[in-house]
Amino acid sequence: MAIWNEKYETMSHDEMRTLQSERLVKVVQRVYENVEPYRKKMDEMGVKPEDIRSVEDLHKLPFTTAADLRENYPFGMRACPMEEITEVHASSGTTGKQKVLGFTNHDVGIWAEIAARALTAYGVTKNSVVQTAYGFGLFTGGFGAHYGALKIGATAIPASSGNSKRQIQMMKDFGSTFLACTPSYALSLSETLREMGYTKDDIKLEGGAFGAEPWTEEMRAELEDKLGIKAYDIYGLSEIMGPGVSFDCALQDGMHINEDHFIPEIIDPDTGEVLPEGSVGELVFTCVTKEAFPLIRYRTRDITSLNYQKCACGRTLVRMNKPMGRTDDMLIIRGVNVFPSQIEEVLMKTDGVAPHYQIVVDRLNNKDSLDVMVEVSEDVFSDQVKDLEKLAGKLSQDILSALNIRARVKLVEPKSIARSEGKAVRVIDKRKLHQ
Ligand code: DLL
Repeated sequence: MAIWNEKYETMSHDEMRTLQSERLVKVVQRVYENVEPYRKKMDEMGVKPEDIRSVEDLHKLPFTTAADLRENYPFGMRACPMEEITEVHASSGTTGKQKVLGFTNHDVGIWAEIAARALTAYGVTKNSVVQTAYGFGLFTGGFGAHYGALKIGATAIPASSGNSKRQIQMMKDFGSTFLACTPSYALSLSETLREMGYTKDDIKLEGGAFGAEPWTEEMRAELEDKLGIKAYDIYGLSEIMGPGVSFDCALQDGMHINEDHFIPEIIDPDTGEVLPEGSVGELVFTCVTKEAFPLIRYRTRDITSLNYQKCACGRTLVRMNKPMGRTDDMLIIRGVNVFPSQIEEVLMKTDGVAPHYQIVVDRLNNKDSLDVMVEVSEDVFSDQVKDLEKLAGKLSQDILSALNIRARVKLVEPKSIARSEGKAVRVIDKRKLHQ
């Protein structure tokens, strides 16, 4: 099992704490001197850079949120002169002002490094052919995977997302061995493969790096089976860097965080208090090596937990569990909290039910309603109406027993739910329209 950067990926916990502390002290000094919003926040809290001597002091620092980036749109949070910024990206949020992030050449170098660590863990070498079907543009998915592939010296195919038939054709003709795209797009590509009359034996794919949206272990099994690959999880966000903030190893048991660059914490999303090791809460990152936008205690809104146990792959980097979803994607239905990924988990346990689904939430007469539209396979769909009703009833019962919430399940024809080329839209919350 190859490791890209032994020095940093396998250093002892104590060495890592020392390195993080040294880097943290420097970055805090730098943002205090150069980023007015940070100076203001720290002054208001009565914290001076000298108060931060090690990672133990991290909790004394103010949080950064998406609102800070929006208020200081576009470049107000930068810690370096504008002429040093060589690349600009933005977060994919759909409402309000974009969250804009700049990178210096040095930052892009770190990005390539962390992406190379991830791809190496997935078995990519210079002999691999990496087809990147994440979007290229302000979204970080495309460039992140591309920089990682270049750094390793693999053959990089910057296909970008969309045009599924052409993706499959390229995969066949160029002999792609590795695919990087969202898990929902990978699923859609597996259908296109079949529709074009090919099977997984007609392509050379061995692995894939799937991320940018929450996905379940059930979906992993489905992708591995349909494409004949190992499906690896990759996590990241533009505010911190892009894909590669953390990555699966061959054991696929949690994603190793590149903690020499990004220090993670788990907090209670309501109180902001740091939670003890192993707790589930909101993930927060402090960037300690970035030049352009070194965000301090950035609240990701992703809900997960950290695992400090030793990993059999040899890496000592702390692992994060698969995020359940984002605090802002959590649905509160009749007082019960539920993440779309929990519904996915239930649906995918039943044979004949496809992982294409959409959740519609509404409020009628002051009461929340939850409808789950889910595709079934051709054979199931041609069953008698009473059998379909029975299946829908079973799924709704499964959701009730697993999540304690009542849902109306509607089985729909294959291909009736729109396919995604990037991040899938799983939820339509009509309650927002009535506000
Ligand atoms: O989605 C960066 C990325 C690109 C990651 C390609 C992985 C692969 P943003 O558009 O800023 O950046 O969205 C970041 O997406 O806070 C999570 O909520 C979600 N997310 C990213 N990766 C995963 C993952 C990119 N593996 C937001 N599992 C994050 C679950 C993920 N959610």
